[in-house]
Amino acid sequence: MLKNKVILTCAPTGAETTRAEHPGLPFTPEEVAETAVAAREAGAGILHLHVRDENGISTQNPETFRKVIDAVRKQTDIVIEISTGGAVGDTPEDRLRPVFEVMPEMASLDCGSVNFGNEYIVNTLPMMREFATAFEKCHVQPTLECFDPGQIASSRQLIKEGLLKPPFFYGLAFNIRGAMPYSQASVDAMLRQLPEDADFTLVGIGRAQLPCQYLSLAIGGQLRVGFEDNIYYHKGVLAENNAQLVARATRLIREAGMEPATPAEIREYFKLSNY
Ligand code: KMH
Ligand code: ZN
Repeated sequence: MLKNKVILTCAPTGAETTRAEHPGLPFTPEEVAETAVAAREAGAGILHLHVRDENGISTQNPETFRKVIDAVRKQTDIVIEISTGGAVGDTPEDRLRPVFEVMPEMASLDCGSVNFGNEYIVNTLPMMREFATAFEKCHVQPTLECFDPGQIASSRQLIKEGLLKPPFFYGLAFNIRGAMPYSQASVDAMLRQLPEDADFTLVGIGRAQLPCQYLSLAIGGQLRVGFEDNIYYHKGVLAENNAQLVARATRLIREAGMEPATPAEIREYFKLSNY
């Protein structure tokens, strides 16, 4: 754990959020780059990246990732974590391709199958093994995304098999419709299962986003905000943009007597090698 520092991730786009829900949703390379710069200036150290095609539809096309990453890289040093969760219904092959072809610094590794709104996502143990093996081969640091406590057990199975190695960085998601609701009891249920010395971010969806930030700060966790998870600043009031959510998270971190970790500090901590 970084001393007196908090890793603040911005997830600006996601796969499911639409322009109908928030007209300012960034998805062209220029828009994502501009968002990344503003998020970095506001305190974010990691950009959790999903990409969209020209019609705004989620894609795992490595070429699209490359275009967006190139645009971001020209303007800011923020750590880039790509999604290998992709969108509901994406095949495992498509989800994994950008890891091989783009070789990002970090990527999400989803740790189990679960209901996701009216749909469901599939992450079997053999799939997770394949993903973990690819990550290691490409020197990609995983963020282990878990949507219920049983998924932490799945991650531990891979740790036992030597397919995941420290440092362990978990993204624990709460309030995805059909999955784990947010409550202090459900957070506890997740935390109790974590490996010793694991770092974790409480990822609050929708109205759970702000409580997750307060709770995470109180218990030594990291923070994540952004339109992938939540588009509101207050109940019923849309956030102006992603940076506004990042700026509030930074204020909370500072009120708690800490500082947001810089990209350089995050690279050093995780020993990231694909910058
Ligand atoms: N869009 C969801 C189906 C991740 O980035 O790894 C999966 C997701 C998690 O967003
Ligand atoms: Zn994601």
